[in-house]
Amino acid sequence: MRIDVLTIFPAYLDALDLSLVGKARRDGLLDLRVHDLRDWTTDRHRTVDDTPFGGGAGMVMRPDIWGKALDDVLATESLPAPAGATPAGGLDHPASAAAGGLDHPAPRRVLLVPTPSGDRFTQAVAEDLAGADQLVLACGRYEGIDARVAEHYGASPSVEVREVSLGDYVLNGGEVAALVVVEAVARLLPGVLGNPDSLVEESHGAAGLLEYPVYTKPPVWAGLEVPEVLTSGHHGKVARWRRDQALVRTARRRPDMVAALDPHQLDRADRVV
Ligand code: 6GU
Repeated sequence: MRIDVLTIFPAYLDALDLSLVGKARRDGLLDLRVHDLRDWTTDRHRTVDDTPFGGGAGMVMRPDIWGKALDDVLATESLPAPAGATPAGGLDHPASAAAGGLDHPAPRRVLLVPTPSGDRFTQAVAEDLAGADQLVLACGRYEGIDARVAEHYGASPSVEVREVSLGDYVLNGGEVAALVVVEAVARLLPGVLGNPDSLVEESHGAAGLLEYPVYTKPPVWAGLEVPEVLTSGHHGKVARWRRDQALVRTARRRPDMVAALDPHQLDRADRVV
């Protein structure tokens, strides 16, 4: 997958050299490119914003600068082949695909605009985005990006536009959201997680429950013992205990998730503990 991040603070994204995402990049599983939006300005001051029409506080990012930058990063050069495509004649798309040939579907490109007024970014959204060929993250600052940018690219048949929010609080710009989106999506890409089993059991997965509490050595710490069942060696009892803990925790912390549970996600032994 290719991911492009456009920002006026590229250094915010330096953390994507670290850990799993960094390794995925070095292993060639993720082609992640961070761009400085100011590279598309032409004035001496490298201006990206201006005052809002209609008045009010703050500044708005200019659509013309964003348009030039987005046109460049959305240009058809060197996308990794879409999932399922057979490599033919090199690493880039076969020309026939770019020309709309029958061999391969058009690449799926998603323009993501982080904003506190977007749709909530969830695990389901991350899973959907993990199937795209290219994600472009447009990180706004100030009062946001001129609304015509989302409208213009939303009207293009070759790009999907999604405005996404992390939650109900206000950040200073889209950079932290870009870190969140890249990490949440990258760990779902084939080969990125050392142990893909980690994807199966986790919170916000198919179980619809939060994760149960976990423990390791030492068996007593700060006067606190590890729950006895976990050292019993009884796999059935361990599994039941973990399930109970997940249910109790979810009921207490996230009653909304319990309310949304499909009855098929409950087993016969599930009960109010
Ligand atoms: Cl995606 N952006 C900003 N600026 N603030 C936010 C957010 C995004 N999600 C929650 N708050």
